Amino acid sequence: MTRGAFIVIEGLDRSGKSTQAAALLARLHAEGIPAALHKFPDRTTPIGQMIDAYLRSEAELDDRAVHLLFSANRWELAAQLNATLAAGTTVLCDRYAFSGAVFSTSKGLPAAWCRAPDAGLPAPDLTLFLDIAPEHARARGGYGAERYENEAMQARVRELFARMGESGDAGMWVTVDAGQAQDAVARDVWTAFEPFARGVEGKVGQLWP
Ligand code: FDM
Ligand code: MG
Repeated sequence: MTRGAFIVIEGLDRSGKSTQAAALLARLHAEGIPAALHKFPDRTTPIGQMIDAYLRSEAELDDRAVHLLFSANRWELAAQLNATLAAGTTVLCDRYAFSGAVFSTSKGLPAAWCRAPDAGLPAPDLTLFLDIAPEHARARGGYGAERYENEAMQARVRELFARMGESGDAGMWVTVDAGQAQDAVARDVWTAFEPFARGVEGKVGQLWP
């Protein structure tokens, strides 16, 4: 039975993730491929509202506590995500467990501890890492005022994303040069996605592979 493909888009702040995710979704719809887009953190749920308050520095939370909230924010959508894929709809996620692992690890939490709460979540068929140098990302219009939006943190995160991709723990991982013009990035994203355009055979995998 053919199911929808599960595609994750990861990258630094200002790497163009949300723009590219929206462009890919529009192209999928234009090609008649059923597709849905999710964003993590999903700030609309009660858990997401706690995360949002933390990110906007309206609330203080222990590093481990907020890490678990980010993971719980994925788990609360996991059953729906699996059902959507099973129904034949391709799912795009703007950030996922890889952001969860690398952002918290870059704060100094042990890597193995950071990965544990996400074990068993649906695993993407493909992760697109939109890679951009932090100084280039900042030049695009500057970071906002949220937590983590500073060059030192973004540089550590970029390094950890690169290692995540090389480790094999992330499954199929394609690095896209996000420093290019928007159209060129979209072209590279489509090239990587195309093998999944007709859906995927077999069950959804589980983190961590
Ligand atoms: N972030 C995101 C985490 O620290 N852990 C996670 O699990 C996820 C999904 O939250 F700085 C961080 C990454 C980013 C911040 O994300 C908010 P958006 O994409 O900028 O809303
Ligand atoms: Mg942000």
